[in-house]
Amino acid sequence: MADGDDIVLEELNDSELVKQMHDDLYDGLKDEIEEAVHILLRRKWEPYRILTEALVEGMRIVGIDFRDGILFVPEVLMSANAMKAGMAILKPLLAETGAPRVGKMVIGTVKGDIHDIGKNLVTMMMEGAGFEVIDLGINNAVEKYLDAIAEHQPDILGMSALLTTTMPYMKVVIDALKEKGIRDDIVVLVGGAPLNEDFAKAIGADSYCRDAAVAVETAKQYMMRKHNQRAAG
Ligand code: B1M
Repeated sequence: MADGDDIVLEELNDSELVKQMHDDLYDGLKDEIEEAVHILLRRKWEPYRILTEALVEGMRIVGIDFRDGILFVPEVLMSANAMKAGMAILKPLLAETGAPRVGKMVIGTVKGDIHDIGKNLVTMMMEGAGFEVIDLGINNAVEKYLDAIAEHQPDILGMSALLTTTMPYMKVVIDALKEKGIRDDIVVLVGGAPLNEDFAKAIGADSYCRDAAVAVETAKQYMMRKHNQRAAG
């Protein structure tokens, strides 16, 4: 299929195609993104490589022009939809490892925040690594987290925030865990573009995760520690 400029995606070499995907993501062209993901899969690209080099990198470029006032919310929403369509194709492939369940995680974007692409990516990668993930979606008030923890008894709580105005809400949730006397029963991992290690420490989280791959590695380390403690006790 050709896009608006009559570019035949199939005829592009890998690096041209990835560059075209960045442009198509920028332009919010969902069908073209889906087609390109399928082409790269046929060319034996690993799903994780497609995710990082084509989709996440494309979204990073969108983010720069959004920040600089070149792109606006409706356009970025189109980009986000195209990104999600690409991710939907990759999701079952990333989750296909057949690994045994290594732990359970409840994750959600905090109250006031509707950004979910990064959180969805973390969910996909965690599931791919063998975790059971209960995804609470976006705009979660503290009660939603507490109810989900009571219901699912997860090993890990993950919180995502993309706005400087919503990231302090993570502390509200952690303080509520302390008040309930359950803070030490659960590992709290936080992530999102405006966060950093210092912030995570200051609010009393266990770890800051820079990206989805770090989230998986960090979660695995905590699970390993938990198993070792059980074995020792
Ligand atoms: Co928004 N937005 N946005 N936006 N948006 C940002 C975050 C912004 C940085 C853009 C900018 O100015 N450069 C800026 C925030 C500025 C600030 O607070 N300092 C911003 C703004 C201002 C806004 C609005 C206020 C705009 C407005 O209305 N005027 C508004 C707020 C709405 C709200 O939430 N109440 C808004 C709206 C939107 C859209 C709806 C248009 C759309 C969201 C669509 C969606 O998510 N369904 C959108 C988007 C797409 C972005 C940018 C461009 C891209 C975010 C993204 O998806 N990145 C973003 C710019 C940027 O971040 N550079 C921006 C790709 C994703 C893979 O990365 O989310 O960082 P990320 O996730 C990573 C890591 O952070 C980490 O792992 C992920 C995968 O590697 N991670 C975790 C994330 N969560 C984790 C949780 C974990 C672990 C790791 O738990 C264990």
